[in-house]
Amino acid sequence: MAIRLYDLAGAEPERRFSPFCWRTRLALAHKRLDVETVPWRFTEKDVIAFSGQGRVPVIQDGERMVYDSWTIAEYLEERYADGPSLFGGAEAKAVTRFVAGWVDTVLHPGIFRLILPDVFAHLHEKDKDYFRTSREKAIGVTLEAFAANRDADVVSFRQSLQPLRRSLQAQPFLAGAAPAYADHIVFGGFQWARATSRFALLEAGDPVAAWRARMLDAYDGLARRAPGYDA
Ligand SMILES: N[C@@H](CCC(=O)N[C@@H](CS)C(=O)NCC(=O)O)C(=O)O
Repeated sequence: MAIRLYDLAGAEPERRFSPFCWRTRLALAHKRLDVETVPWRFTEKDVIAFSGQGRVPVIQDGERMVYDSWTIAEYLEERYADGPSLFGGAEAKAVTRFVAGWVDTVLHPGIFRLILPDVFAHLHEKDKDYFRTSREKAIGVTLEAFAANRDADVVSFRQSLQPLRRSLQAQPFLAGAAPAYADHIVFGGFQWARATSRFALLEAGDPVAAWRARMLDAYDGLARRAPGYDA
């Protein structure tokens, strides 16, 4: 039986834009597991109330429910130990936790500032009030004001990718010769932007852009097939 994934969607049900859900989607593909995705909107808290919290990703695997992308990755690694490893062992898992920390505290905030009004434009109508109110409360200005200097902000954003660039100059994927969960974590942020924004995060010729292209092609082009803009 396929694993069910509750997956954040925009106005069009096929437009999946959650960076955390992309981590899980790629992890499931990596483990070669069948998945049935359920498009979910921010205001459909009742649909995932069975999980006891209000965020996606949530997976249902038979009788077992798991939420939170990191916890899901740990669950998949243990439950489907026969499949390709997401982490590559205990030491690599420990380093992957650092990657998650960097993405959550540096990469995602950097991307958020560049694409926020574009994310808003792609939301389902029923989500728009909730999103604007909750995000403007968090950032203290309007969505539009937050991203108003993006042409200048993108320069420091690209600079912030230097640790990633260093690694990708030396090897094709963060995890080495082939992608693994560290790549899924970082790439989720780029899929969030690709699904919602035409704004170019990367310059052509950047090793990070070449890696992103490899990630779009990985897993039989799973990410490239998803609705988005190839800036
Ligand atoms: N730490 C969680 C974060 C999940 C998360 O923040 N998901 C967002 C979508 S990208 C969400 O469901 N937000 C609900 C809301 O803002 O109401 C994970 O790694 O899964």
